Amino acid sequence: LRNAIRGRLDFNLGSSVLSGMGSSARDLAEIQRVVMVGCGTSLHAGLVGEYAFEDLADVHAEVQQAAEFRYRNPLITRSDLVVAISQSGETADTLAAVREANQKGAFVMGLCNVVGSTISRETGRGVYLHAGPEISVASTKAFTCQVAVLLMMALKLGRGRRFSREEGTRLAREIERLPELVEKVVTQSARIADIAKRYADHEHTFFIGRGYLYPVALEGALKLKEISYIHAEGYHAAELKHGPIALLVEGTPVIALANDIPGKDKTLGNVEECRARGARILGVITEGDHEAAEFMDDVIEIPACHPLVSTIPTAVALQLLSYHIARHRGCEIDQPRNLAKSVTV
Ligand code: F1P
Repeated sequence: LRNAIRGRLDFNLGSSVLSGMGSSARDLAEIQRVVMVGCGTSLHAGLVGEYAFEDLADVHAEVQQAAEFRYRNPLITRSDLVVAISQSGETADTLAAVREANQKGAFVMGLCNVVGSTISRETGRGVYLHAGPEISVASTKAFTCQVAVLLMMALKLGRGRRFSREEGTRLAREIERLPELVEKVVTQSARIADIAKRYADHEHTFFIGRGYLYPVALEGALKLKEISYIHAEGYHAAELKHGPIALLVEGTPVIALANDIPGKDKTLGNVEECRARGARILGVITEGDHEAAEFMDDVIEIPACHPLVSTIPTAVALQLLSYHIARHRGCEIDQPRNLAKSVTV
């Protein structure tokens, strides 16, 4: 995370190999829409990016599943910024989307971790994450770095469009605090291990969140599935009652992302609905939020920070939770069954 942030908050996102956003001839001000494509964890990072681009840059943003891109007629134009997000830079569906977007003349960027990977070469411009090697199959630090870089890109695009220089500087300072914020979550590892014991013996788990935390709920569920083999679903908190609530019985784990961000009160209302059906609630809340803690059976606390920035420490808390649940279940964490590090076919 430190590497991903280092030296880039001066809004020159370029790295030594790719040419970055700033050095392109095309004027960034002309970008009408940001389209992010990716698979799995990278897709979820793009979903956080969607909020960031709209909130910080006032630019229309959307995320498309790379896997579907070539089976549709994606309406991509020269005024679109297409960001291909891929840890490995080799995922076949993401690469196919890059080729299609290139053909349509869009401004295409890669957001890759592996230097010299095919996507980084075929995009020719973009940002390397510098997240270090991802040793385990399930993507973790790539996710946090992808989100950090997307926040910085949104900040860059938003400069002059959406907010004042002072506001931009304030958010940049928050991004710089990220390593320290994440550290505060990591130091809770032993406590999270203890909590994990109470969530390890269930076959189904639900993750709920809204706003910026909705994509984090999706990612939390994916991590749990990948490494502990528990059936987990992430839902927008308000979607729960449109069907999935039928699955809640006494003791069903619900992981509620209820940090102090806009919409928290509504999420707490959804938590009440789950409790009324007997669910056991693990809340991820903002440090010191006694009101939110009252709604929960267990809590993991996240240091107070900008709502968009809080997506990263929250994701780390969920990664740790999945890790400890998987350990309790005796799973092979770094090499989960049936998964490949990069899906190249
Ligand atoms: C995408 C991805 C990962 C996942 C697994 C399979 O990879 O879905 O998110 O953890 O490793 O591939 P990438 O395009 O980000 O390399």
